[in-house]
Amino acid sequence: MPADRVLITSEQIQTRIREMAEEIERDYAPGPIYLVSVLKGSFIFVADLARALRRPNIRIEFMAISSYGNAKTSSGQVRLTRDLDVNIEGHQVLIVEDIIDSGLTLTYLKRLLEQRRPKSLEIATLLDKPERRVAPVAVKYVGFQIPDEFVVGYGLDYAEDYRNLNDIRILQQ
Ligand code: PRP
Ligand code: 7HP
Repeated sequence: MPADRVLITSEQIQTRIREMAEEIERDYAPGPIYLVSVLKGSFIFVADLARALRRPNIRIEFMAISSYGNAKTSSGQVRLTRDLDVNIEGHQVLIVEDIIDSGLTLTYLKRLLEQRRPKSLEIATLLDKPERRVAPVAVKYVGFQIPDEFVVGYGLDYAEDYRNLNDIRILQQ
């Protein structure tokens, strides 16, 4: 399947990440911020966002969740495949996602992490597809709102392919 229509260039991504990082730095009290990267899709975004943030105590933690398998729509079954290995109680936690589509992944994750009593819990997503939302979820930092198209690149995959593209492209049917 070709993925040759560029929706967001790598320059646009990097500019927007710098803006998001400035906003995050303004909003957060001094002290550690735990970036919880939701694998696999957010691995490139979290690497760039973390480097755009200026404070020294940015903690980078990983969880893995999967619900798409090799399909273009959520299976509706959100599976935790890797949990955090740190205690987030009392900490400022920012979940870092590549995309919010149905909202099922983040609804599940927010509920799970809230039970661990962080001092604060917010979400930063690079992409938001609002037209697809099934489960409403409050997202504080959004990079780009995008139309209802299946996109790949910059960490996002189709059947595990395309994650290595520098830009975000629309996957043709
Ligand atoms: C993708 C993406 C988000 C989720 C968003 O993950 O990385 O985590 O889907 O979709 P939703 O809002 O409809 O739940 P996926 O399950 O494809 O796993 P991956 O990150 O390993 O590619
Ligand atoms: C998940 C996902 N993965 C890749 N591209 C998209 O457009 C997606 N929506 N939800």
